[in-house]
Amino acid sequence: MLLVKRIKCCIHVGVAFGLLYLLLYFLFHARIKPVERQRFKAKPFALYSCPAVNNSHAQHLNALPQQHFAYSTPWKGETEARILLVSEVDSMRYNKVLRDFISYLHVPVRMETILGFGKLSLSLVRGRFSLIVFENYHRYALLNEDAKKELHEYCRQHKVGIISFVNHPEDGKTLAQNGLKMAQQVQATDLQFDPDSVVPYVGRKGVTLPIRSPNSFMNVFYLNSTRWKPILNCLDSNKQPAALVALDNGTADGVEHIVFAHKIDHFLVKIAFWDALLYMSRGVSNYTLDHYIEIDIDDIFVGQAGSRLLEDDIDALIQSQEFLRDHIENFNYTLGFSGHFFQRGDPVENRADEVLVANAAKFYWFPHMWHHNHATEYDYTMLQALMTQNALFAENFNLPLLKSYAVSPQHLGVYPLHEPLYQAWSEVWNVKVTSTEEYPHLKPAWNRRGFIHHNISVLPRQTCGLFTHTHFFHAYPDGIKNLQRSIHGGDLFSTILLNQFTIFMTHQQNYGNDRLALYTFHNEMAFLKCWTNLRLKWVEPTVMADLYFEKFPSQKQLLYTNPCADPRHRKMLTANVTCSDNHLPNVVIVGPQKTGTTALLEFLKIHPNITSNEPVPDSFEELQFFGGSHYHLGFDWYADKFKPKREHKVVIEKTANYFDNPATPLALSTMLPEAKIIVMIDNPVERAYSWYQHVRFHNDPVALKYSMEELVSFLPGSAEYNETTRLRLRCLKPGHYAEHLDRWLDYFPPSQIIIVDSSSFKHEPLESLDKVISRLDLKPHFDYSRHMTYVEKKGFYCGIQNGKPKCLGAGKGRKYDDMHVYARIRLNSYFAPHNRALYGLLTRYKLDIPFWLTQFLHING
Ligand SMILES: *[C@@H]1O[C@H](CO)[C@@H](O)[C@H](O)[C@H]1NC(C)=O
Ligand SMILES: *[C@@H]1O[C@H](CO)[C@@H](O)[C@H](O)[C@H]1NC(C)=O
Ligand SMILES: *[C@@H]1O[C@H](CO)[C@@H](O)[C@H](O)[C@H]1NC(C)=O
Ligand SMILES: *[C@@H]1O[C@H](CO)[C@@H](O)[C@H](O)[C@H]1NC(C)=O
Ligand SMILES: *[C@@H]1O[C@H](CO)[C@@H](O)[C@H](O)[C@H]1NC(C)=O
Ligand SMILES: *[C@@H]1O[C@H](CO)[C@@H](O)[C@H](O)[C@H]1NC(C)=O
Ligand SMILES: *[C@@H]1O[C@H](CO)[C@@H](O)[C@H](O)[C@H]1NC(C)=O
Ligand SMILES: *[C@@H]1O[C@H](CO)[C@@H](O)[C@H](O)[C@H]1NC(C)=O
Ligand SMILES: CC(=O)N[C@H]1CO[C@H](CO)[C@@H](O)[C@@H]1O
Repeated sequence: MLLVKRIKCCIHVGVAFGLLYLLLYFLFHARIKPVERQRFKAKPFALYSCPAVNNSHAQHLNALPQQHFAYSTPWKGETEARILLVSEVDSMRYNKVLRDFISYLHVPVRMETILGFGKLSLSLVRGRFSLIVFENYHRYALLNEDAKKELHEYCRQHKVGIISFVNHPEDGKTLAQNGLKMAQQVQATDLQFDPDSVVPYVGRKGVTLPIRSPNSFMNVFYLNSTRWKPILNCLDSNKQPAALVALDNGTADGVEHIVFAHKIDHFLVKIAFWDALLYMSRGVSNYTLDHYIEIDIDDIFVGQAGSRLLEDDIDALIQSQEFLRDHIENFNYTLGFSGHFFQRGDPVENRADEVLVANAAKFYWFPHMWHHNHATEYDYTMLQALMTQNALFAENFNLPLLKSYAVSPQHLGVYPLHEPLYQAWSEVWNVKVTSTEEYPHLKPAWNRRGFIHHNISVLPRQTCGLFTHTHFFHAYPDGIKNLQRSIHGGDLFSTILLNQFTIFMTHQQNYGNDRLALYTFHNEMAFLKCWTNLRLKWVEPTVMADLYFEKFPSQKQLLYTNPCADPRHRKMLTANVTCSDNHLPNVVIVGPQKTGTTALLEFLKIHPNITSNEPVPDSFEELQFFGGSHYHLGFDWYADKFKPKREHKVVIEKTANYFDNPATPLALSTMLPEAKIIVMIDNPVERAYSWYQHVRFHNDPVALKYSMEELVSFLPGSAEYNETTRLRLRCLKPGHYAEHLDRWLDYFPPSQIIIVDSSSFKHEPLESLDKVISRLDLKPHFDYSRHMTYVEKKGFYCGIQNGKPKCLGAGKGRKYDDMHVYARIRLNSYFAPHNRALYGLLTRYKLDIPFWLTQFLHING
């Protein structure tokens, strides 16, 4: 009750404040004379015209049918949701184009190169990849017999398909053997998706692109075997049928192949690639043809006199909305308003503003800020006042509000977070949804994501080539052809093709003057309708947010970035926050538990230029942040734990259960992408036993009841097996090193990963420390032997403090009985495949191979 009173009181104070502000502002600004500017008249334009459509080729287009997928086993089964892109080193960054494109499936993409020809060392174990894309078919063609056999074996076993791009003239021979004839630089015409192909889904069948320009040379295939079915067809200059993309459904080698003769620089090939990915990806992207689109006109009143909307423009906007409703189900433009700017134009524009509010009911409206204010410059009370001010304006003019939606001027305060903005939004407008381009970063666009904070859903926002300032037909940056390319298969087209949810940001200027916005959207919709089966829809932002997070539930959790590392975000921080005292760790020891991580950290800290965080009492001194129990406390909480001095070149965080926590690598790499990751690897057999002893010591009832040997001997299905499942998993799973390390490699390059052999560290800590120190780019001239000593009684090394040894706590280096020989045998055989996989992985990525591993494999095969 008290709280409610206080809030009400604040609102009153806020309103008074705001009104005063308005009065002063008005007095001051009313005297400024509008600047005369040249206006450009509305430019009539022709709409994109679709070539004749043959409706007898209409596709069945309900939700993507399960049988559409080449391999209908669910992704989450035996293979991991991860795509392998075998890329070239010197391909003029074509691999980046492909990677960006594939990334829209929202699963990790691992880029690998095959250096040299003939050999394959991709560690194709345990279904690591669900789809393989060769940037260059040549790499595939030149694999030697054994390597090809291994690859095909993997693909057959795990039902994985191969997509490849043919772009090397020498591949003709291999292709010919496989029933494909390749021809380069053919004058291709009449491109269309094959009416009988099972692959096109987004791509619309029955419409033919008649390229007749004399310079339209493309690379094509002639299909000379019933193995191959065309996906995207064309005719050559002799009217002979050819294909740009073709499918081999595995009649010959049991593996499905899709080959591309042409790069994805043509929009139809682009659609074909997206369809190929959908076809082979087993539904991972949970795809349907429903794509949701919202077009915000952020600042409907904001604009200098002379650049604002006129009465005609408002009519045109209403008509445009009608037009777009034919293409986007239930379409409504959404208009963002800052009341302060109402009627701040010249007399004609001011009349137009009146016409617009008289027609207010024809649109949806959402609040911006009273005066286009920068949220981060204000505290809660002031924000509340500014919003209340805008709310009164809306009430005055009866604007039909999308109350649940709001946008912050210049994205400020949405991300990086300005808590008062979220509070005031909830309080004044009951905002539930907003959108931004800034999370986690503006670029790359394919990685823009959503999150939920303070019960407000933040959705990603996209650009469309029209920005805050007015663009004109005659003065579009680098020419209007640029915008036209973007519409007719370029960036704007791809944005809608690849995002199932698109919120565009636009501004009023481009709906006036020569009305470039109408040209842009009308043409884009006509183009999409012609060439795709997408079902474009408009829904209220709250509905869109629900659908979005239903599709991408993992995005609900906000992943903190380091705003100080992004120049844009630095400028967007709350006014009284600076980056000057920001010292995040540059090294993280991630575990796993019971491998000596505490000792490693303590010893490293003896170095004068290494420090760590302040201890956290309630979680074994560890921060347990990324993917852990403290993550919800946010970036500031974490950053605040590090107070290094100037000489501290290395700042380390250690949390021993990061290693096997599936949520950690993504969260950690989002905030500390440059960090070095230290993984301590002990023989998993020893690690498991040590962990078992550890929980026994802490009186875990199950561990007290059963011996280690029993724990690994119970047969699945037995009552004991069930009873010990949890313990067994926690004991054994962290030792599946390859599985966990592989996940880290999805987010960190191998050059940032440091493997420390635990067992060497235990026996020869000085040597291990020297190695680590040099990997951390600290000069190794620090002599650890003068700062540490062997303590006989403990059986290990301790640091020296004030001339005396200072050892780790009693819980560390505990002694216990040796493992029973049968337990050891069982564990050895349990871990053998995991250790073999680890060896493969370490070799593949040129990481250090621990001595114990070599020994283990020597003995256990
Ligand atoms: C439409 O496609 C059908 C089936 O392929 C074909 O028989 C017919 O001739 C086509 N019609 C036109 C106008 O091209
Ligand atoms: C098609 O393949 C057959 C045998 O595989 C070959 O004899 C013939 O020349 C090929 N035709 C073309 C046009 O390449
Ligand atoms: C490949 O396609 C042919 C012809 O369409 C079909 O008979 C065969 O069953 C398909 N094979 C596979 C493995 O899908
Ligand atoms: C796919 O999306 C639907 C709703 O669009 C949702 O119910 C379902 O759980 C999603 N499936 C997966 C595997 O994400
Ligand atoms: C920064 O400003 C916010 C309000 O805008 C306030 O809550 C916070 O206490 C301020 N922080 C500091 C360090 O002054
Ligand atoms: C979010 O909503 C839930 C339930 O509607 C409520 O319990 C919770 O306190 C809200 N959280 C915030 C930060 O407002
Ligand atoms: C630690 O840093 C200081 C200041 O940069 C430097 O003078 C010193 O040599 C460094 N010490 C070691 C052991 O690297
Ligand atoms: C053990 O668990 C499995 C699956 O959870 C169950 O089917 C089985 O009946 C359980 N066995 C016993 C003996 O409790
Ligand atoms: C507020 C508003 O104008 N809503 C409209 C959104 O679009 C649908 C479908 O055209 C209309 O029925 C609504 O009236």
